[in-house]
Amino acid sequence: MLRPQDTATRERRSLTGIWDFRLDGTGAGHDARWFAGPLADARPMPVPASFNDIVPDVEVKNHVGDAWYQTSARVPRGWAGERIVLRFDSATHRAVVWINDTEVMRHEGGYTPFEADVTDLVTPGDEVRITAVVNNELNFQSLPPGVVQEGPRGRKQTYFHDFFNYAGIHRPVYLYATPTTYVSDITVVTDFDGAAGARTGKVSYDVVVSGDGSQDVRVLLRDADGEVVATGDGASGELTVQDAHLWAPGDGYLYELEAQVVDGDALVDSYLQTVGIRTVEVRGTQFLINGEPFYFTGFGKHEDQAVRGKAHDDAMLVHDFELLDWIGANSFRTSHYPYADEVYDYADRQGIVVIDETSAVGQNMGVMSGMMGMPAMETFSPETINDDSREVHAQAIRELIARDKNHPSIVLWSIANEPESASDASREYFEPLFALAKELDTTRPVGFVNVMLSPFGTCKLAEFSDVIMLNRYYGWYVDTGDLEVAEEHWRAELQGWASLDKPIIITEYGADTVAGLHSTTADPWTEEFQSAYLDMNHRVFDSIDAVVGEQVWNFADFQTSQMVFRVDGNKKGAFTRDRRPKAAAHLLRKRWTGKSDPSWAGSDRD
Ligand code: BDP
Repeated sequence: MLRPQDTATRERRSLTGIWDFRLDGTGAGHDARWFAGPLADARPMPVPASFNDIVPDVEVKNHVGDAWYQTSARVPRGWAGERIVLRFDSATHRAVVWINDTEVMRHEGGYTPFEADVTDLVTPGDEVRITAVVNNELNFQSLPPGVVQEGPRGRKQTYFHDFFNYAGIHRPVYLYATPTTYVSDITVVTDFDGAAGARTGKVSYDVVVSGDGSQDVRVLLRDADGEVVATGDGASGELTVQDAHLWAPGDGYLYELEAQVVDGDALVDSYLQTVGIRTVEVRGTQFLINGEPFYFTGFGKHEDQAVRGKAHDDAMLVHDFELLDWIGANSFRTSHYPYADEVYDYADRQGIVVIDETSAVGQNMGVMSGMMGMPAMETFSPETINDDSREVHAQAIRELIARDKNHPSIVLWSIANEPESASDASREYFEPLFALAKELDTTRPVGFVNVMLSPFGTCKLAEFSDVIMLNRYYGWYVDTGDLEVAEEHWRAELQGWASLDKPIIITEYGADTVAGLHSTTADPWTEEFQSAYLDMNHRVFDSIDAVVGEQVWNFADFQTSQMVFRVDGNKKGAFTRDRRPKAAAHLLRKRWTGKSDPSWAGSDRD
């Protein structure tokens, strides 16, 4: 599914703004047809935003169930004769959408887009009413999973992942127009021959055209200066780029492929697809980008901030990337769900490497159920995560790869974070999902993120993973505070993993740290401890060749559900939630950039 664009043949109208909003904990609105007229008793709600923190009311914050959103929009009168589409970049975790009185679409999954052709339901120049009911319940067949329980004060949502269950319309909503015959998909795969100076880039493209008109396709590839460097005729083919400028970590050089549908000399449709020419390969214990060994530095992140919750925000996006640059991070993981499209676009432009993850987080009853006071349960069973869940998971992988396949920044798919991975049931659940991801994208490695509860020697999924991704908390959750013992245990386990002859990325290591808390003896929760903890980890990583990356947990402090071991959220950030550096941020900056001079003494840009 291609994103809406403004091109010579296309136009979009953003519906961001303040919508009408009403909670519906009992689900009465469907039968009462709340979509069939102006939403009664509505309060204002910004879109995009999570609704939870907008209103200082625990009923809103912890709402479980349906939430209705409504707005009206005038369809531009110039769109007569065009194909008109309504698109949500996401609605968390599922939604049903109406145009006036007609249901136009339903979607499961909170982090990928969905859209409907509404041409027959709207009249250019007229106003339409758009209603969406968004539901935030998590169950064993949703991603992520959760359980809704009846409590003394109504229904309560429990879940097995460590971030707040923010919900609502988190990303932009558009009405957009395309010609009735239009480019409906593009796939680009790149390669190159030769060495620097005489490099020939190869851009294979495949353009899908939908509609009844001319199916003739022409493509033009422009370099970053706008010069046409290659052209092609036909819906698929390979373009050759002399002296190609590769996309590389730290050098987000992008070409632009214009896919045109033409009818003789007439331009029917035009869609613009950015292209970064680069290759990705796993060879032995190496992770190669453009044939060169790459070492990941950076973080697991979250889409999380005060007030907006999980909503996309360009100011925060640019600020976070500036901080990544400042600290010397070359990569991050979209823990623990697909992020907004804008994030990947910006990563492409900035040359930041991305590990792209599905929202399969918390498929592990062992990790959280004890802490949440829930009875012990099998993770994978007919009553819990089952075949239906796997179909939802498969669909999430399809939607992720369909949405993100053309981003050069993405070098690795992560199909799950910390699932239970030591049982045969887990193997049965996951084997087909690995196969699916590999079939859908033959150009990128596929992996999953392994949890401490499934240490080396017990994991039944590692054999399917092209890369070993490990989350480990030696010195924090185990050997707490005892960094000497932690170092021994950690090194011993890692040496085991290194024997598998696959690259290892440490996708999480971290210690909760309250900014401003200090001690001379580096006690847990202090800034000194976080620094000592990171140093210990780095000693371990540096002693093992198969380690090709370190991503600290987390980039910034973030909100979680209420638990006795969380203090207004998870505090493992190198930065606070409002992006102030803890001492550890300076340590990381020194390790990753070699710079220890204070950046506040003046600009340290090259
Ligand atoms: C890991 C999870 C991550 C948590 C982290 C922690 O992958 O989501 O936030 O631990 O406990 O288990 O801080």
